[in-house]
Amino acid sequence: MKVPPQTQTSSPLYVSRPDLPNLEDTYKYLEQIKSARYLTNNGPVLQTFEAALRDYLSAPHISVFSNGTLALQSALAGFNLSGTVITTPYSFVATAHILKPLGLTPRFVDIDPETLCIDPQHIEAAIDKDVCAILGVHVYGTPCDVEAIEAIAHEHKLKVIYDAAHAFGIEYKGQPLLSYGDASVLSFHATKSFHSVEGGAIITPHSQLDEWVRVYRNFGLDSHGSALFEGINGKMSELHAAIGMLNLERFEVQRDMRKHVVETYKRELADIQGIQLIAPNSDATQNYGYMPIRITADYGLDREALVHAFEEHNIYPRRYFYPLITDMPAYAEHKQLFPIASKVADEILCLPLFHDMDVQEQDSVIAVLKHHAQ
Ligand code: T4K
Repeated sequence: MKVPPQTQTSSPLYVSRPDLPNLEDTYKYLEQIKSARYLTNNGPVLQTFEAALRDYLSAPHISVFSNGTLALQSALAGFNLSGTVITTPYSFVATAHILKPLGLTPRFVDIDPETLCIDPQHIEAAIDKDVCAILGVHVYGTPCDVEAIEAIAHEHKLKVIYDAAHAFGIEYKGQPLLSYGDASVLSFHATKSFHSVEGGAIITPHSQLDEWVRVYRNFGLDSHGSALFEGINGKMSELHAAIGMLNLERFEVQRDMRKHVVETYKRELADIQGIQLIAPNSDATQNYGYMPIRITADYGLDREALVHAFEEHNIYPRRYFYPLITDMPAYAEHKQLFPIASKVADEILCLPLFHDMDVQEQDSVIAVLKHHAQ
Protein backbone atom coordinates (compact mmCIF):
# COMPACT_ATOMS: atom_id res chain seq x y z
CA MET A 1 0.00 0.00 0.00
CA LYS A 2 1.41 3.40 -1.02
CA VAL A 3 1.25 6.21 1.52
CA PRO A 4 -0.82 8.90 -0.21
CA PRO A 5 0.82 12.37 -0.29
CA GLN A 6 -1.81 13.93 1.98
CA THR A 7 -0.63 11.73 4.85
CA GLN A 8 2.34 14.06 5.28
CA THR A 9 1.08 16.24 8.12
CA SER A 10 1.93 19.93 7.80
CA SER A 11 2.76 20.49 11.45
CA PRO A 12 4.51 17.85 13.55
CA LEU A 13 2.24 15.20 14.99
CA TYR A 14 3.55 14.40 18.46
CA VAL A 15 2.55 11.63 20.84
CA SER A 16 0.44 14.13 22.77
CA ARG A 17 -0.86 17.65 22.17
CA PRO A 18 -1.62 19.24 25.53
CA ASP A 19 -4.31 21.88 25.58
CA LEU A 20 -5.29 24.72 27.89
CA PRO A 21 -8.86 25.40 29.05
CA ASN A 22 -10.96 28.08 27.43
CA LEU A 23 -9.10 31.38 27.90
CA GLU A 24 -12.18 33.30 29.09
CA ASP A 25 -12.70 30.80 31.90
CA THR A 26 -9.00 30.91 32.70
CA TYR A 27 -9.12 34.68 32.76
CA LYS A 28 -11.87 34.59 35.42
CA TYR A 29 -9.59 32.55 37.66
CA LEU A 30 -6.69 34.89 36.94
CA GLU A 31 -8.81 37.86 38.00
CA GLN A 32 -9.78 36.04 41.19
CA ILE A 33 -6.13 35.22 41.94
CA LYS A 34 -5.05 38.76 41.08
CA SER A 35 -7.61 40.34 43.38
CA ALA A 36 -6.87 37.89 46.23
CA ARG A 37 -3.14 38.72 45.87
CA TYR A 38 -2.52 35.14 46.94
CA LEU A 39 -0.38 33.33 44.38
CA THR A 40 0.92 30.18 46.04
CA ASN A 41 1.53 28.48 49.44
CA ASN A 42 -1.70 26.57 50.03
CA GLY A 43 -3.88 29.36 48.62
CA PRO A 44 -7.67 29.33 48.19
CA VAL A 45 -7.69 27.94 44.63
CA LEU A 46 -5.35 25.12 45.64
CA GLN A 47 -7.64 24.27 48.54
CA THR A 48 -10.68 24.26 46.25
CA PHE A 49 -8.78 22.07 43.78
CA GLU A 50 -7.82 19.58 46.48
CA ALA A 51 -11.43 19.39 47.70
CA ALA A 52 -12.74 18.92 44.14
CA LEU A 53 -10.23 16.13 43.50
CA ARG A 54 -11.06 14.48 46.81
CA ASP A 55 -14.71 14.35 45.75
CA TYR A 56 -14.12 13.34 42.17
CA LEU A 57 -11.65 10.58 43.01
CA SER A 58 -13.47 9.47 46.21
CA ALA A 59 -10.10 9.82 47.91
CA PRO A 60 -9.98 9.52 51.70
CA HIS A 61 -7.00 11.91 51.79
CA ILE A 62 -5.34 13.77 48.96
CA SER A 63 -2.47 16.25 48.93
CA VAL A 64 -1.55 18.08 45.75
CA PHE A 65 2.07 18.68 44.76
CA SER A 66 3.97 20.71 42.18
CA ASN A 67 4.68 17.56 40.17
CA GLY A 68 4.26 13.80 40.30
CA THR A 69 7.93 13.05 40.94
CA LEU A 70 8.08 15.11 44.14
CA ALA A 71 4.73 13.65 45.21
CA LEU A 72 6.09 10.11 44.77
CA GLN A 73 9.27 10.97 46.63
CA SER A 74 7.25 12.55 49.44
CA ALA A 75 4.96 9.54 49.79
CA LEU A 76 7.91 7.21 50.26
CA ALA A 77 9.64 9.69 52.58
CA GLY A 78 6.51 9.73 54.73
CA PHE A 79 6.79 6.04 55.52
CA ASN A 80 10.31 6.55 56.86
CA LEU A 81 11.55 3.48 55.01
CA SER A 82 15.02 2.06 54.90
CA GLY A 83 16.46 -0.74 52.80
CA THR A 84 15.33 -2.08 49.46
CA VAL A 85 12.26 -1.30 47.38
CA ILE A 86 11.05 -3.79 44.78
CA THR A 87 10.03 -2.06 41.60
CA THR A 88 9.77 -2.37 37.83
CA PRO A 89 12.32 -1.57 35.12
CA TYR A 90 9.44 -0.81 32.71
CA SER A 91 8.43 2.75 33.62
CA PHE A 92 9.38 6.37 33.23
CA VAL A 93 12.70 7.01 34.99
CA ALA A 94 11.05 9.14 37.68
CA THR A 95 9.71 5.95 39.33
CA ALA A 96 13.23 4.80 40.18
CA HIS A 97 14.89 8.22 40.50
CA ILE A 98 13.11 9.06 43.73
CA LEU A 99 14.65 6.15 45.65
CA LYS A 100 18.34 7.03 45.94
CA PRO A 101 17.78 10.52 47.43
CA LEU A 102 15.80 8.77 50.20
CA GLY A 103 18.66 6.35 50.87
CA LEU A 104 16.63 3.48 49.38
CA THR A 105 17.92 0.86 46.96
CA PRO A 106 15.81 -0.33 44.04
CA ARG A 107 15.51 -4.03 43.31
CA PHE A 108 14.06 -4.42 39.84
CA VAL A 109 11.95 -7.41 38.85
CA ASP A 110 10.33 -8.43 35.57
CA ILE A 111 6.83 -7.54 34.41
CA ASP A 112 3.72 -9.49 33.53
CA PRO A 113 3.45 -10.02 29.74
CA GLU A 114 -0.27 -9.12 29.68
CA THR A 115 -0.54 -6.09 31.99
CA LEU A 116 3.06 -4.87 31.47
CA CYS A 117 2.99 -4.09 35.20
CA ILE A 118 5.26 -5.59 37.86
CA ASP A 119 4.77 -9.37 38.15
CA PRO A 120 3.76 -10.53 41.67
CA GLN A 121 5.54 -13.86 41.21
CA HIS A 122 8.82 -12.05 40.67
CA ILE A 123 8.10 -9.76 43.63
CA GLU A 124 7.67 -12.76 45.88
CA ALA A 125 10.91 -14.35 44.67
CA ALA A 126 12.85 -11.12 45.27
CA ILE A 127 11.85 -10.62 48.90
CA ASP A 128 14.53 -10.85 51.58
CA LYS A 129 15.10 -9.22 54.96
CA ASP A 130 16.25 -5.93 53.34
CA VAL A 131 13.00 -5.35 51.46
CA CYS A 132 10.74 -2.72 53.00
CA ALA A 133 8.29 -1.82 50.23
CA ILE A 134 6.83 -2.58 46.81
CA LEU A 135 6.61 0.24 44.29
CA GLY A 136 4.30 -0.79 41.44
CA VAL A 137 3.31 1.23 38.40
CA HIS A 138 -0.13 1.05 36.77
CA VAL A 139 1.40 1.23 33.29
CA TYR A 140 -0.81 3.13 30.77
CA GLY A 141 -3.53 3.04 33.43
CA THR A 142 -3.76 -0.77 33.47
CA PRO A 143 -3.98 -1.92 37.09
CA CYS A 144 -1.17 -3.92 38.64
CA ASP A 145 -2.33 -7.22 40.11
CA VAL A 146 -3.36 -5.32 43.25
CA GLU A 147 -4.87 -8.31 45.05
CA ALA A 148 -1.75 -10.46 44.70
CA ILE A 149 0.48 -7.55 45.70
CA GLU A 150 -1.69 -6.87 48.74
CA ALA A 151 -1.44 -10.50 49.82
CA ILE A 152 2.36 -10.53 49.45
CA ALA A 153 2.71 -7.23 51.29
CA HIS A 154 0.49 -8.47 54.10
CA GLU A 155 2.45 -11.67 54.50
CA HIS A 156 5.84 -9.94 54.55
CA LYS A 157 4.74 -6.70 56.29
CA LEU A 158 5.74 -4.46 53.40
CA LYS A 159 4.43 -1.05 52.40
CA VAL A 160 2.81 -0.80 48.98
CA ILE A 161 3.08 2.42 47.02
CA TYR A 162 1.63 2.74 43.53
CA ASP A 163 3.02 5.08 40.94
CA ALA A 164 -0.40 5.90 39.48
CA ALA A 165 0.91 8.64 37.15
CA HIS A 166 -1.20 7.16 34.31
CA ALA A 167 -4.20 6.09 36.38
CA PHE A 168 -6.31 9.21 36.90
CA GLY A 169 -9.96 8.29 37.40
CA ILE A 170 -9.56 4.53 36.82
CA GLU A 171 -11.94 2.19 38.61
CA TYR A 172 -11.11 -1.44 39.29
CA LYS A 173 -13.94 -3.86 40.16
CA GLY A 174 -16.13 -0.84 40.84
CA GLN A 175 -13.67 0.76 43.29
CA PRO A 176 -11.22 3.60 42.68
CA LEU A 177 -7.92 1.98 41.71
CA LEU A 178 -6.24 4.64 43.84
CA SER A 179 -7.77 3.10 46.95
CA TYR A 180 -5.34 0.15 46.81
CA GLY A 181 -2.03 0.16 48.65
CA ASP A 182 -0.69 2.48 51.34
CA ALA A 183 -0.45 5.37 48.89
CA SER A 184 -1.01 6.08 45.19
CA VAL A 185 0.60 8.94 43.37
CA LEU A 186 -0.80 10.77 40.36
CA SER A 187 0.96 12.97 37.82
CA PHE A 188 -0.84 16.01 36.41
CA HIS A 189 1.85 16.70 33.82
CA ALA A 190 0.69 18.44 30.63
CA THR A 191 0.98 15.20 28.63
CA LYS A 192 -1.33 13.27 30.96
CA SER A 193 -5.04 12.52 30.45
CA PHE A 194 -5.80 14.99 33.23
CA HIS A 195 -3.36 17.84 33.79
CA SER A 196 -2.62 21.08 35.60
CA VAL A 197 0.40 21.82 33.31
CA GLU A 198 2.68 20.48 36.07
CA GLY A 199 1.39 18.80 39.18
CA GLY A 200 0.82 15.61 41.10
CA ALA A 201 -0.97 14.24 44.13
CA ILE A 202 -0.74 11.64 46.87
CA ILE A 203 -3.87 9.65 47.70
CA THR A 204 -3.72 7.61 50.87
CA PRO A 205 -6.01 5.91 53.38
CA HIS A 206 -3.59 6.93 56.18
CA SER A 207 -4.49 10.28 57.78
CA GLN A 208 -1.08 10.43 59.47
CA LEU A 209 0.74 10.16 56.14
CA ASP A 210 -1.48 12.87 54.69
CA GLU A 211 -0.74 15.21 57.59
CA TRP A 212 2.98 14.52 57.36
CA VAL A 213 3.32 15.06 53.59
CA ARG A 214 1.44 18.38 53.86
CA VAL A 215 4.12 19.62 56.26
CA TYR A 216 6.90 17.99 54.20
CA ARG A 217 5.82 19.74 50.98
CA ASN A 218 6.18 23.09 52.79
CA PHE A 219 9.81 22.78 53.95
CA GLY A 220 8.76 20.78 57.03
CA LEU A 221 7.54 24.00 58.67
CA ASP A 222 5.11 24.05 61.56
CA SER A 223 2.52 26.81 62.01
CA HIS A 224 5.13 28.96 63.77
CA GLY A 225 7.57 28.79 60.86
CA SER A 226 9.96 26.41 62.55
CA ALA A 227 11.12 23.28 60.71
CA LEU A 228 10.05 20.03 62.35
CA PHE A 229 12.16 18.04 59.89
CA GLU A 230 13.95 18.52 56.57
CA GLY A 231 11.09 19.11 54.15
CA ILE A 232 11.05 20.18 50.54
CA ASN A 233 9.25 22.73 48.39
CA GLY A 234 6.56 20.67 46.68
CA LYS A 235 3.82 23.30 46.65
CA MET A 236 1.51 23.87 43.71
CA SER A 237 0.84 27.49 42.69
CA GLU A 238 -2.62 29.06 42.42
CA LEU A 239 -2.26 29.34 38.64
CA HIS A 240 -1.59 25.63 38.23
CA ALA A 241 -4.47 24.82 40.58
CA ALA A 242 -6.78 27.02 38.46
CA ILE A 243 -5.86 25.11 35.29
CA GLY A 244 -6.45 21.89 37.22
CA MET A 245 -9.91 23.05 38.33
CA LEU A 246 -10.93 23.92 34.77
CA ASN A 247 -9.48 20.72 33.34
CA LEU A 248 -11.34 18.65 35.92
CA GLU A 249 -14.61 20.00 34.48
CA ARG A 250 -13.49 18.92 31.00
CA PHE A 251 -11.93 15.59 31.95
CA GLU A 252 -14.82 13.24 31.11
CA VAL A 253 -15.69 14.93 27.82
CA GLN A 254 -12.06 14.79 26.73
CA ARG A 255 -11.70 11.20 27.94
CA ASP A 256 -14.66 10.18 25.79
CA MET A 257 -13.16 11.99 22.81
CA ARG A 258 -9.89 10.11 23.34
CA LYS A 259 -11.88 6.89 23.65
CA HIS A 260 -13.23 7.49 20.16
CA VAL A 261 -9.69 7.99 18.79
CA VAL A 262 -8.50 4.81 20.55
CA GLU A 263 -11.42 2.78 19.21
CA THR A 264 -10.68 3.94 15.67
CA TYR A 265 -7.04 2.92 16.06
CA LYS A 266 -8.06 -0.48 17.42
CA ARG A 267 -10.51 -1.10 14.61
CA GLU A 268 -8.06 -0.08 11.89
CA LEU A 269 -5.04 -1.87 13.32
CA ALA A 270 -6.72 -5.09 14.49
CA ASP A 271 -5.90 -7.11 11.36
CA ILE A 272 -2.43 -5.82 10.58
CA GLN A 273 0.07 -8.64 10.81
CA GLY A 274 2.79 -7.93 13.34
CA ILE A 275 0.94 -5.21 15.20
CA GLN A 276 -0.15 -6.33 18.64
CA LEU A 277 -2.63 -4.30 20.65
CA ILE A 278 -2.45 -4.25 24.44
CA ALA A 279 -5.58 -5.88 25.83
CA PRO A 280 -7.31 -3.78 28.50
CA ASN A 281 -8.20 -5.29 31.87
CA SER A 282 -11.90 -6.16 31.61
CA ASP A 283 -12.35 -5.45 35.35
CA ALA A 284 -11.10 -1.89 34.99
CA THR A 285 -12.23 1.33 33.35
CA GLN A 286 -9.84 3.24 31.10
CA ASN A 287 -8.83 6.88 30.77
CA TYR A 288 -7.38 6.48 27.26
CA GLY A 289 -4.19 8.33 28.12
CA TYR A 290 -1.94 6.25 25.85
CA MET A 291 -2.24 4.21 22.66
CA PRO A 292 0.51 1.60 23.00
CA ILE A 293 1.10 -1.02 20.30
CA ARG A 294 3.77 -3.69 19.92
CA ILE A 295 5.67 -4.04 16.67
CA THR A 296 6.52 -7.74 16.51
CA ALA A 297 8.72 -9.82 14.18
CA ASP A 298 5.81 -10.43 11.76
CA TYR A 299 5.54 -6.75 10.88
CA GLY A 300 7.23 -5.39 7.73
CA LEU A 301 9.74 -3.22 9.63
CA ASP A 302 11.34 -3.43 13.01
CA ARG A 303 10.28 -0.84 15.58
CA GLU A 304 13.31 1.44 15.02
CA ALA A 305 12.83 1.48 11.24
CA LEU A 306 9.15 2.22 11.75
CA VAL A 307 10.00 5.19 14.00
CA HIS A 308 12.20 6.56 11.17
CA ALA A 309 9.43 5.95 8.65
CA PHE A 310 7.06 7.94 10.85
CA GLU A 311 9.56 10.76 11.19
CA GLU A 312 9.70 11.07 7.41
CA HIS A 313 5.99 11.89 7.62
CA ASN A 314 6.52 14.41 10.42
CA ILE A 315 4.92 12.01 12.94
CA TYR A 316 6.59 11.40 16.31
CA PRO A 317 5.24 8.43 18.27
CA ARG A 318 7.21 7.64 21.45
CA ARG A 319 8.89 4.50 22.73
CA TYR A 320 7.36 4.61 26.22
CA PHE A 321 9.19 2.79 27.84
CA TYR A 322 12.47 2.26 26.06
CA PRO A 323 15.20 1.89 27.12
CA LEU A 324 14.36 0.02 30.28
CA ILE A 325 15.40 1.97 33.38
CA THR A 326 17.98 -0.75 34.09
CA ASP A 327 19.53 -0.26 30.64
CA MET A 328 20.17 3.44 31.29
CA PRO A 329 23.68 4.56 32.32
CA ALA A 330 22.36 5.95 35.62
CA TYR A 331 21.29 2.42 36.58
CA ALA A 332 24.31 0.51 35.17
CA GLU A 333 24.81 -1.35 38.45
CA HIS A 334 21.27 -2.76 38.15
CA LYS A 335 21.65 -3.93 34.56
CA GLN A 336 20.39 -7.47 34.05
CA LEU A 337 18.20 -9.37 31.66
CA PHE A 338 14.47 -9.04 32.21
CA PRO A 339 13.17 -11.30 29.41
CA ILE A 340 9.62 -9.92 29.31
CA ALA A 341 10.36 -6.26 29.98
CA SER A 342 13.26 -6.24 27.48
CA LYS A 343 11.11 -7.74 24.73
CA VAL A 344 8.26 -5.31 25.37
CA ALA A 345 10.65 -2.33 25.49
CA ASP A 346 12.08 -3.39 22.10
CA GLU A 347 8.62 -3.61 20.52
CA ILE A 348 6.58 -0.86 22.14
CA LEU A 349 5.40 2.27 20.42
CA CYS A 350 2.89 4.80 21.77
CA LEU A 351 0.97 6.39 18.91
CA PRO A 352 -0.15 10.03 18.82
CA LEU A 353 -3.31 10.42 20.88
CA PHE A 354 -5.13 13.51 22.11
CA HIS A 355 -8.78 14.40 22.50
CA ASP A 356 -9.07 16.69 19.47
CA MET A 357 -6.98 14.63 17.07
CA ASP A 358 -8.69 15.10 13.70
CA VAL A 359 -9.57 12.37 11.26
CA GLN A 360 -6.89 13.34 8.76
CA GLU A 361 -4.19 13.30 11.42
CA GLN A 362 -5.24 9.88 12.61
CA ASP A 363 -5.54 8.59 9.05
CA SER A 364 -1.96 9.65 8.40
CA VAL A 365 -0.71 7.56 11.34
CA ILE A 366 -2.79 4.55 10.28
CA ALA A 367 -1.68 4.89 6.65
CA VAL A 368 2.00 4.71 7.62
CA LEU A 369 1.33 1.59 9.71
CA LYS A 370 -0.63 -0.09 6.90
CA HIS A 371 1.91 0.89 4.27
CA HIS A 372 4.77 -0.87 6.03
CA ALA A 373 2.87 -4.03 6.96
CA GLN A 374 4.00 -7.22 5.20
N1 T4K B 1 5.82 7.98 36.84
C1 T4K B 1 5.43 7.70 35.60
C2 T4K B 1 5.00 6.31 35.29
C3 T4K B 1 5.41 8.70 34.62
O1 T4K B 1 5.01 8.41 33.36
C4 T4K B 1 5.81 10.00 34.96
C5 T4K B 1 5.82 11.04 33.98
C6 T4K B 1 6.18 10.27 36.30
C7 T4K B 1 6.19 9.22 37.23
C8 T4K B 1 6.60 11.63 36.78
O2 T4K B 1 5.51 12.54 36.83
P1 T4K B 1 5.84 14.13 36.65
O3 T4K B 1 6.91 14.48 37.64
O4 T4K B 1 6.25 14.37 35.23
O5 T4K B 1 4.52 14.77 37.00
C9 T4K B 1 6.86 12.96 29.39
C10 T4K B 1 6.43 13.76 30.61
O6 T4K B 1 7.29 14.88 30.84
C11 T4K B 1 6.36 12.94 31.86
O7 T4K B 1 5.55 13.67 32.77
C12 T4K B 1 5.72 11.59 31.60
N2 T4K B 1 5.71 10.74 32.74
C13 T4K B 1 6.46 10.87 30.48
C14 T4K B 1 5.86 9.52 30.19
O8 T4K B 1 6.36 11.67 29.31
P2 T4K B 1 8.91 13.23 27.86
O9 T4K B 1 10.36 13.42 28.14
O10 T4K B 1 8.52 12.17 26.90
O11 T4K B 1 8.20 14.61 27.45
P3 T4K B 1 8.31 15.45 26.10
O12 T4K B 1 8.61 16.85 26.48
O13 T4K B 1 9.22 14.79 25.14
O14 T4K B 1 6.82 15.41 25.57
C15 T4K B 1 6.29 14.37 24.77
C16 T4K B 1 5.73 14.96 23.49
O15 T4K B 1 4.60 15.74 23.77
C17 T4K B 1 6.72 15.84 22.75
O16 T4K B 1 7.15 15.10 21.62
C18 T4K B 1 5.93 17.05 22.30
C19 T4K B 1 4.59 16.94 23.00
N3 T4K B 1 4.36 18.08 23.89
C20 T4K B 1 4.86 18.05 25.16
C21 T4K B 1 4.63 19.10 26.01
C22 T4K B 1 5.18 19.09 27.41
C23 T4K B 1 3.65 19.15 23.42
O17 T4K B 1 3.22 19.15 22.25
N4 T4K B 1 3.39 20.19 24.27
C24 T4K B 1 3.86 20.22 25.56
O18 T4K B 1 3.56 21.16 26.31
O19 T4K B 1 8.25 12.95 29.27
